[in-house]
Amino acid sequence: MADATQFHDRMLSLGLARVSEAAAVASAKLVGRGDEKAADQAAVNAMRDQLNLLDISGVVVIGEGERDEAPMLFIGEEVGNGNGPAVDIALDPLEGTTLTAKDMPNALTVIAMGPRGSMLHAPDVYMDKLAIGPGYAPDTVTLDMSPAERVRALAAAKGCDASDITVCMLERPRHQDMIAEVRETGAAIRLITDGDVAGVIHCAESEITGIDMYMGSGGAPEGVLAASALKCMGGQIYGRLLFRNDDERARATRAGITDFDRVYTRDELVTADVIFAATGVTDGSIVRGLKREPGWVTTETLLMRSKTGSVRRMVYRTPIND
Ligand code: VTB
Ligand code: MG
Ligand code: MG
Repeated sequence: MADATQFHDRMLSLGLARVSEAAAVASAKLVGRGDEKAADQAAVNAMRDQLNLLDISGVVVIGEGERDEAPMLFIGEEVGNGNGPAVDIALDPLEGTTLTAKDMPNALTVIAMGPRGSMLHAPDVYMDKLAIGPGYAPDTVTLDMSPAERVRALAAAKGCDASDITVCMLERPRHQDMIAEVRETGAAIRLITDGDVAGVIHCAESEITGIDMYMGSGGAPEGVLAASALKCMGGQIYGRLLFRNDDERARATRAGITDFDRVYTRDELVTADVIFAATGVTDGSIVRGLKREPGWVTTETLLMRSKTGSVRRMVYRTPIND
């Protein structure tokens, strides 16, 4: 039955890499083809098929949506072959469907796994997010600070000027004031059109990516996935659910959430050690995107375990027939 030893089986993490690889390979022929739905569907199907081969008794806690809106990998769906530890699964088979359809950077397939009960059952609403990389004291920046205060606080902690800081944000009209306030400090902003899981991960590799801090609102499910990654890489993330109407509050209630104003830390979003895998679909600064040659596809996967802090990068080349 489910015990920590079984969950920490070192082979299981390798199995997780195969799941994210399979989703990426399945979306290969749809990169840059302008059809987000087809790309997403291909990734979902492949991810589910591979997941069901794993020796786990898994439950999807972060998935494609509630049962009535997602035929596969819906929240609450049982996955795995049942011969293994009881685990929670958070996934996004194609994080960045539009990025994939347009062949723009940083589309990923993403999956995280932890012991049963280890992940916040975040409803599909927005989350206000704030993230920085490893090496800073807790609460160096907080959600309660204004955007400008966050920049100044991070610059002070880093021992640099505000103008040396780069903040990543989703380019959305709702972030207009935040953008203006951050620019006022002299900091730079890397605007992204989609993909804030990658945006947050980029904070943990600031020397490579040039990004020091992520802020702004995006999907709450993506917040839990990003927290899983930072639990492995180091770094802090804070998240607060945002509700636009009663339907969204009802979703949260159904997911077991009672305090609607709560700020979750990384270790409250993800409360136990997890395994995280992400495969590049389009090129990014953390992992390379899919490379196609006639008859073949090559992927790069980032596979991490928070228990040990280990990070693997795996290149995988496989024949494809389409
Ligand atoms: C967010 C973000 C995701 O889609 O969910 C975004 O977290 C949708 O935001 O990374 P809008 O509703 O403002 O368009 C992604 O960018 C891609 O799934
Ligand atoms: Mg998705
Ligand atoms: Mg997504």
